[in-house]
Amino acid sequence: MKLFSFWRSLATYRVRIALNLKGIAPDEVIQVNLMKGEQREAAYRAVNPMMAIPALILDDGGPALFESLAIIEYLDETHPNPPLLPRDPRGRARVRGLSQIVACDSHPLIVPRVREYLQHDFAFDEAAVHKWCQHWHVAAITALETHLQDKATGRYCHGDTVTMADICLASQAAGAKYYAVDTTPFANFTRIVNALSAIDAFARAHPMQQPGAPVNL
Ligand SMILES: N[C@@H](CCC(=O)N[C@@H](CS)C(=O)NCC(=O)O)C(=O)O
Repeated sequence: MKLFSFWRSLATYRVRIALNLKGIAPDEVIQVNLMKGEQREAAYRAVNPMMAIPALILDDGGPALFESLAIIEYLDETHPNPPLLPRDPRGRARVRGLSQIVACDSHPLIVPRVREYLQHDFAFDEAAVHKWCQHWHVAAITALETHLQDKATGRYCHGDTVTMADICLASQAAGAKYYAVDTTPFANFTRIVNALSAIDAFARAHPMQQPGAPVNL
């Protein structure tokens, strides 16, 4: 198994957490330096035409799996313990919905290709890009916090066991740190993120623990 990764990538952080929770260690972790634009090089484009990480090549060597949520659900289906989705359809819909707020509504607005497009084609300076990213983080965390007030929330996003929604929540929190978003007003969000950070599978997968990460942001 080969994982295409980079310390700063929030989508790859999600997959790293899932791999750790399932007790799977990839044979190889291939670094794709997003800050140098390596995701756009021909060799990587052949792996993932979207020019984004993560991508996961399985032992059969077939085409890479792509998109973090699809990869996490694949891992959950092939390694059912511990389960990352609840058994009941309604619970699964809630966990997928929370996950998609992060991975589909919020995260795509702050990725390098969007930030670079704003800078190069719309003359955003660094401060404007920073403000843009903060805005979309706060919008998502506000929505998440409201959902987390539901009685379905427990120690974690959905009940008392870790689900895919928690994986996504952790990635949202790591991204919020990149842009100095104050998450303290969001009590449920902060409480759950703190609980998750104490879990080894989350701590080991954290961006700041990966090769190439700076000591401080
Ligand atoms: N929806 C995708 C997002 C993938 C994505 O955009 N990854 C970022 C890093 S977190 C990336 O590689 N971006 C490259 C770019 O924007 O140029 C997923 O969840 O896997």
